[in-house]
Amino acid sequence: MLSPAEVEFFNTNGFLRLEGVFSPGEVDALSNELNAVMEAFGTPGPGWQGPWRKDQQYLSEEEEKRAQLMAMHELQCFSAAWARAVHQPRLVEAIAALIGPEVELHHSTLHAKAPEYGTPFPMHQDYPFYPHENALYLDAIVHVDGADEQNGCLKFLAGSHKLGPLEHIREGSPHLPPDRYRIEDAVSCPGNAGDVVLFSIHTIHGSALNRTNRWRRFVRLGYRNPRNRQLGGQAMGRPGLLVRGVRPPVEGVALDVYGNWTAPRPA
Ligand SMILES: O=C(O)CCC(=O)C(=O)O
Repeated sequence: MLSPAEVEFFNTNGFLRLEGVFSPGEVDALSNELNAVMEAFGTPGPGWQGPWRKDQQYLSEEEEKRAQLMAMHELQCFSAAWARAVHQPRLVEAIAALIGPEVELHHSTLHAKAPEYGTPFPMHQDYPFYPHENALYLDAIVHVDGADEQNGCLKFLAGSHKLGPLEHIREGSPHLPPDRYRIEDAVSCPGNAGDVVLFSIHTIHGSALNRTNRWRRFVRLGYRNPRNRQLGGQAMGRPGLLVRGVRPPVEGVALDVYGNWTAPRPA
């Protein structure tokens, strides 16, 4: 459960760090199994593309050439430790306090920033990647590694969730104009391994380069209230696991008894 002060902090700022959600033993299992999954299935790439990569607040010319990220999705389908993690009771209860009572897992995504040139993320909202009808959608970043200024911790524009969905530049990955939404103006949110940072689908955030000699591994778990209908993007039309409560009937979210999506999908 969250304290009233934590709920107030989230409502004011659009993000909230929860310390020690995963125990040291759980973090070890998540870390070891993530390494095995990355080794077997992961391929590093250059990370997000777009004109922002030429902006010196993010990358020098040399860094732009070398920047590397390993991204993968749906880790709960690759590892038992991650399948347990998406149901972690303290995490699920905290999310329910903000968007519940029912909670549905929508997706999971690994962002592993490679050592020395781990790709930054330009300021953006997560909304354009998987737009939903309303704000009852939270992203939870599980810190598999501790994060700080050196390895590219999360950075938020405090209170920006109140702006609602914003128009993003669509060249490359969706991102906000770097001159109007500057990473320098963002609040850093460092964390330890086992911490989770929650933020709204509308909160503007980004992160800088990983300059250390170690991988910086974050896993994003996206959760929604199952009444919040998806409008497009990642995992559109795919039912998620209910991690709290029972799926309510929702017009336009039509599942048959096999759990298959039967409503017409938007183009
Ligand atoms: O992994 C990061 O540093 C940034 C994460 C992020 O922007 C996201 O998950 O939307």
